[in-house]
Amino acid sequence: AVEASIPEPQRAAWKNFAPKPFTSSEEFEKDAIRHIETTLARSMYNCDEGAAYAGTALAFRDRLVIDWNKTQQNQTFKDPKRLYYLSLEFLMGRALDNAMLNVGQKDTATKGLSDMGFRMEDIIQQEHDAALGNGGLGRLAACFLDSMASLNYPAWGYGLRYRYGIFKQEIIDGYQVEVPDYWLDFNPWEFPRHDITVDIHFYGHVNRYQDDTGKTVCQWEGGEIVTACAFDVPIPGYDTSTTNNLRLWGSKAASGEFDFQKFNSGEYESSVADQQRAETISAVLYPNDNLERGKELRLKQQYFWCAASLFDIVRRFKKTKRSWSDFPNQVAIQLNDTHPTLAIPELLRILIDLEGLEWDEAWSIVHKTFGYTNHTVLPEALEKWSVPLMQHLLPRHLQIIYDINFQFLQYVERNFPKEREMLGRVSIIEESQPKMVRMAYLALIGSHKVNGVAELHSDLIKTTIFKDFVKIYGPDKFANVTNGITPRRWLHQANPRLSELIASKLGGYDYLKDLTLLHKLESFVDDKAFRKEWAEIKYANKVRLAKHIKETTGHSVNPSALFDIQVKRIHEYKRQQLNIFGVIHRYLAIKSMDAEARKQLAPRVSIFGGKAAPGYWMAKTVIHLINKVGDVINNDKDVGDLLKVIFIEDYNVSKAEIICPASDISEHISTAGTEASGTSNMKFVLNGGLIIGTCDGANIEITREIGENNIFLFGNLSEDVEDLRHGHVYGTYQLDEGLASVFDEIQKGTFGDANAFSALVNGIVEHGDYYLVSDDFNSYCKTQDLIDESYKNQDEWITKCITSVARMGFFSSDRCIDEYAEMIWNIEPIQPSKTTDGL
Ligand code: T68
Repeated sequence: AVEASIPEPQRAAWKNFAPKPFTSSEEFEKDAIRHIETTLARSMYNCDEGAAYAGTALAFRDRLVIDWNKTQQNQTFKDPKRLYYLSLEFLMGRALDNAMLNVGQKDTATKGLSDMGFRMEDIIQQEHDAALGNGGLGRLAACFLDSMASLNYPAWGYGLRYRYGIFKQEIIDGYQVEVPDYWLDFNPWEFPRHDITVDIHFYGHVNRYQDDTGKTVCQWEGGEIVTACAFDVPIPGYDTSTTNNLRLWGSKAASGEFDFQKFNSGEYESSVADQQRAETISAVLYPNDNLERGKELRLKQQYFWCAASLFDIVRRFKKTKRSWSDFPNQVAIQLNDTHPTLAIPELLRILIDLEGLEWDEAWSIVHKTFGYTNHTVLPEALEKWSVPLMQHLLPRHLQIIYDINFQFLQYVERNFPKEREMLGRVSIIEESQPKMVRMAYLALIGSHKVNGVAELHSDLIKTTIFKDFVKIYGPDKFANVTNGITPRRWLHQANPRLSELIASKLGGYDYLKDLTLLHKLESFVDDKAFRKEWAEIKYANKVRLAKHIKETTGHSVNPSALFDIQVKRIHEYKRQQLNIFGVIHRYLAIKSMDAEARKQLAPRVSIFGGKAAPGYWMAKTVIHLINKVGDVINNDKDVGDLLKVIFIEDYNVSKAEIICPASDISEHISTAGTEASGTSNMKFVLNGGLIIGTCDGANIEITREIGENNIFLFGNLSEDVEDLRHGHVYGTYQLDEGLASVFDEIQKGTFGDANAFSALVNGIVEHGDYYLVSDDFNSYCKTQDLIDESYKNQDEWITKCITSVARMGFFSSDRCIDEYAEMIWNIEPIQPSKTTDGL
């Protein structure tokens, strides 16, 4: 069935000479050195760690590609239903360590590298993070890819190949400064597919006419054309040869578009400018998380990527010569948030305008194909696009959206004749000035299932943003799939010693494939030697982080102190401000103590990390405050080791791998009802840290799993948030006393110019304290005191940690993927082929 395939008699050579797994470290060395000498044209006199990394990556890549080809052959041959995961973000981090682990030959390579004069840890660190994402949403997509491959699901990711990922963060004089992240200098993990291109149209107009049979047909004639080129990234599964594909689209000027006329007539600059305009589409990742700003280029990115992906999916489907009604039996498409929602009108356009299907048939196919995952209820994060912009850029899609809306509203009108006021509320078109397309409604209406990412969140979407839709469609359209993380990266890779200790007790590494096996750890909770080693590993991980802190900030921190960590995007709803106000409160307490009282205190290191969106001033102010508070406290002789405040620059995936194993306490303290799930909470607990958190997102399910004695919960509940906000009337309500003393200190200028922080303080004192910082402050501080007390009893503390890890099995992303596969995608794993040609 494969075109251009080698005839049977000549296949022997292919079977004999395809690269095979390394059987010794020498074989690895031979390949790595060959790559260094021939692919890179370097030698032993000119081989730095960068070159050694490249040689190692290329040697592993050779192995990976064989499995990858086989997997794709096998999937083409068996042609099962496939899942396509559409995500504008894939926050992959580094690939080499993961490739070595999943292929299962890291030890071989470690030995080989050592023979060649290098240390594996140093080599791994040479790799640039693939940072094509903002935060949780993008990292979730990366964990899902790992799980889909590990569980042998036939699944592809589709994304954009940004030339610049999320910016690098530098801290200069306490302020965040953004530096572009050009990451493609050397990327051995992507394969440009020069033969796989799609021409994508924008702008233009719609021709409407009657065909021979009298049927009205629409044809969109686009104006600008930009070419999408495929770049493929292999995604190896753990302990299986299944290697799935992540296809990223890069943009370039359409081949016919480069204007040689202009070029030759001396308009060189403008001909190059056209080229660059096309390349701009995939140039940069938008750096906002949980905020939508409605920029035209962002809409162009979304359509470019959706249209290219759907063309590719449809092309693959059409090769099998099935009838269109079979499409939903062969294809499931998951929308990672509303960013890919244009895929819905685009598939309708393909089916109706290009393939000639009737509306009803096309709609039924589309509706069965798509599933939509919601990641937020924050109003400022819900995507809306202005109708005039959509009309200009995608005139045919806007018509289709109006048609969808018309059908939908008719349905609502028929079924709820007494509730006409509902029509305006649920309409895809918001009747504002200008009119807006509500993408979440479009995604919901065009999908057969909508899911939230943790139980509370999935409940909240049904009672808030999608309330009317529950009435319209019934509750079965809505589901919950609580997020998870891959234990391969977030336990084994990030914390190899803990992983090894666990394996020694559980009799091997099977738990990395079935995380629920961790429960067996509970029977070792009183095992003295085990506990001792557990504590030693945590200490060693803290030493490793302390070393990183020393190298990057110059500060020395005591690894015996309690490490209290909050790392995530900086956002008012995540409340880093609550944390830093708590730190100031602690500082004031220390200052007021006598020497005797100070001796009783558990030393603490408060560690922060995270990026603020470049235009988000309040978030940038929080970063500034943290750094200024650090400057004062870290240099106060009265305080010494009792309290240190550290801001880790440029928090990213590879730093998270060092940070997560090193916490005693981590903070997940969003205003109740605002954090859809959170996933770093899971990473920290899985690595033997305890957490302080609100009753929000997945914290609630973590509590249910590990037991409420093993978590430090505080603060108001989500059901009370609304009422509390209403009570915040300036002049009539009382600011928390402790917080007031913190604000006094800021206003005195203790942390530098108080004006710099006035917006932050006024947001709470005068402007309604939307995130309930004052309401939760006392409860937060008291809970921190409780943590101090608990930490003094190390025996109990370690018991809590071990028990928690043992009960974290639920939070594997493997469990998520099995749930999606069964409940939403209706796909089955396919076993990898054992033959060399993958058939
Ligand atoms: C996060 N969302 C949720 N959004 O905040 C978090 N948004 O609770 C959840 O655990 C995680 O998704 C996974 O479900 C985000 O990270 C974004 O990054 C984002 C990016 C662009 C536009 C809007």
